[in-house]
Amino acid sequence: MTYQNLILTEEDGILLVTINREKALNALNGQTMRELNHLFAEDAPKRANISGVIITGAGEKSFVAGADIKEFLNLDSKGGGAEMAQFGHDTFFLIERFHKPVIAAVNGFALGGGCELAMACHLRIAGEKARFSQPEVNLGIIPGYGGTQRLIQCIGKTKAMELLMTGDMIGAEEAHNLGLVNHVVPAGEEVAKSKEILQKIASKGPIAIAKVIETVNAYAQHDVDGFAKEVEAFGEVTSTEDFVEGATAFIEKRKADFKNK
Ligand code: DAK
Repeated sequence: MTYQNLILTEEDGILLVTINREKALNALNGQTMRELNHLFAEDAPKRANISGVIITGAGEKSFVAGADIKEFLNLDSKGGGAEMAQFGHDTFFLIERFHKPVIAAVNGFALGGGCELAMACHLRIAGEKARFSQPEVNLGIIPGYGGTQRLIQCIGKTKAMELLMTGDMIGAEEAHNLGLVNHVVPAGEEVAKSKEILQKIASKGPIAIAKVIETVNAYAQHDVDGFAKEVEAFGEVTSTEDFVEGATAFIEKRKADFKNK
């Protein structure tokens, strides 16, 4: 696929994905959603050399200002919305279940679908000017890309209910206090901080990292017993060469050299 709205760059084993529709504040139109779906379904899994992914928005003003409102009006009333929501869910599950860490470097507005995209990532680094909201009720709709569920997972039902019903916009510090973002950094340093964290994670056992993602995600899967998943995953990681290497390196007082085996 030729990407029209995503810019991909690989540096130091990290894939940087920039959503590039700056004139529309990087709103997620259908084409961008198809590109994100393709990226995480087909493209990123084949990039064996990357240790993680960063998603950010072009420009200084916006991460993603939501789904593209101008495209909404093309939805028919007999199911177009449900199909669009399902495709969004499928796409954001691909991100959430990606076996390598994905960080949202939130450089500005993360509204509606933008906040939902950030929440589908494993970690969120916010610039101090970042703003978050689920303002769908202003448009007479509800979040359609997982926001009603992931906002509760991130900040709890009490505050999620309020933000979802009022559509209130919150700043980076409040988002941090609520547990919506991991760190707040000076504007312009979101990607650098994300890289720093990914580099730290890259020094760990990659199979263990994949299993952390899988087992933590199991918490929110109602058809999966997370504790049983942990027992299963623990059995798998303890039979890897990387575990032998990690334990041996500890005893020999040296840095582990993991081989992803
Ligand atoms: N979609 C399309 N264009 C957008 C946009 C958006 N979400 N947000 C901004 N833009 C465009 C503006 O129309 C404007 O374009 P021009 O008029 O220059 O052509 C340009 O970006 C710059 O925006 P502003 O001139 O408005 O910039 P300001 O600094 O004055 O204001 C703002 C920034 C972020 C406060 C404002 O642009 C704003 O309120 N934007 C809309 C925020 C919003 O309500 N986003 C949508 C949330 S609802 C669904 C699945 C998912 C969803 C819905 C349904 N289904 C499955 C059916 C999700 C919905 C959402 O995300």
